[in-house]
Amino acid sequence: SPHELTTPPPFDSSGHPAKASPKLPFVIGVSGGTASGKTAVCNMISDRLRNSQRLYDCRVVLIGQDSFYRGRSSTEVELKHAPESNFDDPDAFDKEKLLECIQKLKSGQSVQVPQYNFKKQCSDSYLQVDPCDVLILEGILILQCPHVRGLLDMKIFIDKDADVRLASRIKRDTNELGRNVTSVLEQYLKFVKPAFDTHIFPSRKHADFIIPNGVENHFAMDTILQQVQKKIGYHNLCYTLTNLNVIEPTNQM
Ligand code: UZR
Ligand code: MG
Repeated sequence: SPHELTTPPPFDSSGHPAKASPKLPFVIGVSGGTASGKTAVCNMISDRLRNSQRLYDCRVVLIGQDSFYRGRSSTEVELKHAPESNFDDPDAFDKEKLLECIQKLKSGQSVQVPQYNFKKQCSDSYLQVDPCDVLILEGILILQCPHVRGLLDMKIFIDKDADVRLASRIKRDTNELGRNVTSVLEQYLKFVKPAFDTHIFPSRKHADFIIPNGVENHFAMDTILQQVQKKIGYHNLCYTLTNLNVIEPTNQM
């Protein structure tokens, strides 16, 4: 794969140790319906890679599609009677900005990722994200856009029964966002379920792995981890040896 051909040369053309080349990430997309446990799966992959004995100093970055919500304008939020926005539609996201961020990180550049505020329903700050070994992108519609899919090296979809997801969604929105059960159910029936049926579930067929039950599925998590380690292991090892000057310059032999 092109990813395995990106090992930096250990020495520059005049025989001096090369500066550390930008890290080029292996990109994983994680999708699934609302409250399917995407974040938990991403955190587990990320923790296990960071602590991996087989990888040296593995830098993992996690970016949520939520960061690219266009959000509601402040006037929309202030107007009490403004119609509820559809946050489950592909158009709710700034797709161009998401693509730009992935492309930049894939070419070893730092990016400014917007921070979406769920209470204010708009982005209110930026976070700088620097080059990494593994980039994990998470979101309900991350496998839905063909352009985004084209940038992913591994695609994961988490399968969880809709009633279990709805139960978790009610718990989360009432506990963390201060919403009431009636409004959560209204939103679910009006936007969340139709968008799942129209956009999210159909994107499942693009996945390399469909995991029933997310993190609870130990066999699936182990398999995915093994595959990621295999894919990035060689690249990571060469990069490490280069930076430690363990690789001898060929022009001095
Ligand atoms: P996950 N969402 C909000 O409820 N409010 C916002 O301001 C922005 C997003 C919801 C969105 C979607 N839907 O179902 C969910 N609605 O966040 C996606 N309605 O987040 O994948 O973590 O469930
Ligand atoms: Mg989430």
